[in-house]
Amino acid sequence: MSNYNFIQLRVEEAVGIIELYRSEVLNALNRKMVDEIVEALESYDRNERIRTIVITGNEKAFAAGADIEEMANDDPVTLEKLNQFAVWDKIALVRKPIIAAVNGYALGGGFELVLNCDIIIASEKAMFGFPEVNIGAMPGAGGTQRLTKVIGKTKALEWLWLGETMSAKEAYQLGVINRLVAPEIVFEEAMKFAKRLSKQAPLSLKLIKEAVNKAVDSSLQDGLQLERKNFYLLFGSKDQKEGMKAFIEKRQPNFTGE
Ligand code: DAK
Repeated sequence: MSNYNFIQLRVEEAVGIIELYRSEVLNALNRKMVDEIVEALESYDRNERIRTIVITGNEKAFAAGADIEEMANDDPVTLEKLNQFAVWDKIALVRKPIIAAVNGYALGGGFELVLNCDIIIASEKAMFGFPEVNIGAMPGAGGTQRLTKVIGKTKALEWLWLGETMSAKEAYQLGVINRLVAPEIVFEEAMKFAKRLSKQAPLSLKLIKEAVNKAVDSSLQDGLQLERKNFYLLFGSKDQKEGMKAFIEKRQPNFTGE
């Protein structure tokens, strides 16, 4: 694949941008679109020129969920054979930082895509939520787990059970998003953040991401062990030597990713 139908890719400096591109249905995620997103993420992850990834939608929607028309008549056997979970699971394996720039709706699978990102910059007009309960379903790509890890059990149950839309302000107060900005500057702010990250030592960013994800997914002891292993590993990198040398010499470091 590389002729994409539902996303558009472009690169700005060392930032790989993925724009969701299915505006006629509020960027509803059909299966092909999820395949394309995952393929683009993996290709940016492999590309040595890319240091940070930004995913965005349009003014009205980041993504209003999985494509309801496509899945309306699915049965468990079809779903099992499609094994979509295997595709979604690949998002969490991307090692570079992923920033979501969210305007408009981020619902259901769209919110799950956002929660798979590492940094979330949202417009004051962004709207988040899991409305699956309203159509007799439930989140299928990690929403019950990831939202609960972020906001805790009682609040997660309230949002998941009521299926209401969470305003950007509520999402900010709950700690779901990093930054709340005016709609016109969401993408610009995400790019600023991405470019700052692109200047950091790439290996440090990757290993910090791995360690933080471990903290979310495992016991404190398991997480601490991984953190220590990664901490030692960085002392084998040229960027660690360069970073500390630059500090001592009172100059900006020049990181190469090695
Ligand atoms: N799917 C398909 N089409 C959608 C859609 C969606 N999720 N959301 C919007 N659209 C379409 C609408 O049908 C409409 O199409 P036309 O009628 O123009 O052909 C067009 O987008 C514009 O939408 P509206 O006319 O409804 O626009 P409004 O501004 O009036 O309303 C809305 C915006 C976001 C409130 C409304 O569109 C809405 O309620 N949309 C559905 C939101 C929703 O329920 N989302 C959750 C879907 S379930 C899995 C992975 C993930 C998932 C499941 C499994 N596996 C790995 C197995 C995820 C499931 C979901 O996300």
